[in-house]
Amino acid sequence: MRIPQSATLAGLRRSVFSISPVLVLALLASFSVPASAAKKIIFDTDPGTDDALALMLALNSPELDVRAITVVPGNVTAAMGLENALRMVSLANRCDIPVARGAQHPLFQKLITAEFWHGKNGLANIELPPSKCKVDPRFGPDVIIQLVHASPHEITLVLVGPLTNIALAVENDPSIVPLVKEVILMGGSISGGNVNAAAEANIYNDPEAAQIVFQAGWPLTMVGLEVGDKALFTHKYLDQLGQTHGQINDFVYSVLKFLVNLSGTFGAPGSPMYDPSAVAVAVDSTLVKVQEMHVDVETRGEFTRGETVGNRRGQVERNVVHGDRYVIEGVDKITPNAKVCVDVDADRFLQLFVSRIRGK
Ligand SMILES: [Ca+2]
Repeated sequence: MRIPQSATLAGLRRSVFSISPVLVLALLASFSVPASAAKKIIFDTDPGTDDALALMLALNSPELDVRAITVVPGNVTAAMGLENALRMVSLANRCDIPVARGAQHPLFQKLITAEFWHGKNGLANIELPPSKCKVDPRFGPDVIIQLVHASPHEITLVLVGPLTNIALAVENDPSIVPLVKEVILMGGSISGGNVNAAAEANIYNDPEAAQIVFQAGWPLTMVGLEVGDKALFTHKYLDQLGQTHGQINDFVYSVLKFLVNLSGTFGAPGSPMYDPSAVAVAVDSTLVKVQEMHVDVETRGEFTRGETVGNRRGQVERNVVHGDRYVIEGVDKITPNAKVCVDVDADRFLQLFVSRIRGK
């Protein structure tokens, strides 16, 4: 159907001038940050103290439009993580966002939970009110598959837990891979681990799933320990958050107070902002410096299971059998599969975090 442009404009003028000027101003203000410009994200999480910080940053950043939250076991069990996710979206008054349960355990290994670091309820022992929001009945990986097909080339996956749900989604429907806009994950390290000498916790919790996600062939940004360990939330930032109040502000302040104090018992000046770093990169990729490389996840090493092995040189020697030995005949280029974050403007990231949470 074609409508003459002049008639449409006249109709618009009439309808605009028949409503109050205040409403017009409000409409214009809401159009200044059009919802369509916000990045559609699916947030996969094992909540988790730093997951809580990451989620609150995502929900309070106009650059992001959180379309679904999928829960994976990791820091806590699947059931506890689901409860925590529901209570947090309720606190943020965002029952409109689907929250779905996902995998109940890693693909092949036993679950390792981390109440030691996150408090016995996973949320710094802070008891949030029971959730007003209901769990989405669908399986988390199915939610991912459905949303990616519904908005092809528009969904960014922001992943801050073990990668079990994403591996299941890719295995169940590989056709989503070219339809995902971008994958930004918190996990891995190219300079030693935090659970042991080699491995970072999210990858260590499901190395086989991580290898599937890294090799899937989509644009992937790895926000690993090189970022989180440099972005320490110290008393300076905690004091800034303590000066303002609001339901979210006060909750985030309490979580961070727990984390900053916990870091203090280990002699650290602040708490590493692991999961929020992936959200921050989704908000503003100029916060980090990246280096493209091919990353594999070690799944068999005696000391290195769960290590993200990044090839910094972009090449491997070509060894060819000559009788009873191999001879190096040349060097083969390898194709990068990840942008690995190797540095961060930590102060700008932490200021961004504080500014988004203050008074909320
Ligand atoms: Ca997490």
